[in-house]
Amino acid sequence: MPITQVFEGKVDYMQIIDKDGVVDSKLEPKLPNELLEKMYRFMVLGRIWDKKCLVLQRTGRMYTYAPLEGQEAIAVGSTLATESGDWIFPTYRESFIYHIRGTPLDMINVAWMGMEDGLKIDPSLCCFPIAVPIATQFVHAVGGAYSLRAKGIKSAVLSYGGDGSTSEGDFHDALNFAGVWNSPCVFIVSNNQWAISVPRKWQTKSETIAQKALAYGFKGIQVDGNDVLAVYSAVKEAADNARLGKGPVLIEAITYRMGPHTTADDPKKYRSEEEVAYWRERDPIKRFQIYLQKKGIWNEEYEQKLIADCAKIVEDAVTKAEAYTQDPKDMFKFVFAKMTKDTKEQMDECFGVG
Ligand SMILES: Cc1ncc(C[n+]2csc(CCOP(=O)(O)OP(=O)(O)O)c2C)c(N)n1
Ligand SMILES: [Mg+2]
Repeated sequence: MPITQVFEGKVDYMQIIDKDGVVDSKLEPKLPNELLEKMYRFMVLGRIWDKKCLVLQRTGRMYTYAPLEGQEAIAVGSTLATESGDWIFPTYRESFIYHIRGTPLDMINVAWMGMEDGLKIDPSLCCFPIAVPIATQFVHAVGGAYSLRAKGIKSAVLSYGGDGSTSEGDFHDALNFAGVWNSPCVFIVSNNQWAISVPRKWQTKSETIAQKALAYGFKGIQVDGNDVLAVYSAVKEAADNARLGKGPVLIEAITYRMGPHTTADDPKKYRSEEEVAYWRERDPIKRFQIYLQKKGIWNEEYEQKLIADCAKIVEDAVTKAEAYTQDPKDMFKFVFAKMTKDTKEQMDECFGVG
């Protein structure tokens, strides 16, 4: 019986700056210094803010928080690669994206301090609120893209999830429909090696997550997620093509969550110190700092000023957020567009009938 091969696929891996800050000049995008500085500033601000959120939670001033440390290049590189009309569907891990898009930092604190007002994102920033159920972002994004097309709007739609989210049915439903409908979607999977305490190898037998896109009929690419230039370049190309009607792309960004899954987790219970040390050497900020130093942009003085500026921005955002109040009844009032019998009963039980 003759055998004919009917499908062959490949997945590329892209890294532009290696862990030691050495740049691949063939792949290096020619970006203005202003944008490079913006990338660095947002990564540094993101890290300082993130560490502050952990401290706030540990001292009872913030509720459960999902840290960003180690994954700053994905949040920053992907967001800065978008146009203002592109839509973003983030998870809990990328809440800092709202600030990159233009939300005041204090309002993200307000959200993590348990007040829903923090997630009322200005509609002109084109960001959906955080959805905690994993992989729902992908289906929301495909639905959003469908609606944009119906309105004749040519925007790209970015959505985020982790390695763990790719085991959810929603991930596969979303990719399947995005392929069939040629949706302008950029699916970003932050493969940080762990889904809470479950290692990447237990999610899938596939060698890469990117290759799953091939089964749904579109391109999947792996990038070094700790390399902000690689993330930026891959997302920019995918988003530009999406706006031109060339369909979806899945980007698997290889990274590592340096901290706990959330403040309710203790990663020492399931991963080794050697593993964490391996990834600390691959830090996204460190390598970009070396890159900027070689370009004559970064020096010690530059760093000290930047850190002082960012620390002040973070402190001011905390002061403002802690002065913010919201009527606790709102948590019942806005679960649905109209209160249901159940939410009304729950509110009355908490606050008395009235
Ligand atoms: C549908 C759904 N199932 C389970 C959970 C509980 N949960 C929260 S985070 C998480 C792991 C997610 O891991 P991953 O997708 O790799 O993202 P990461 O947290 O590593 O960024 C799980 C199972 C959830 N939020 N949503
Ligand atoms: Mg993960």
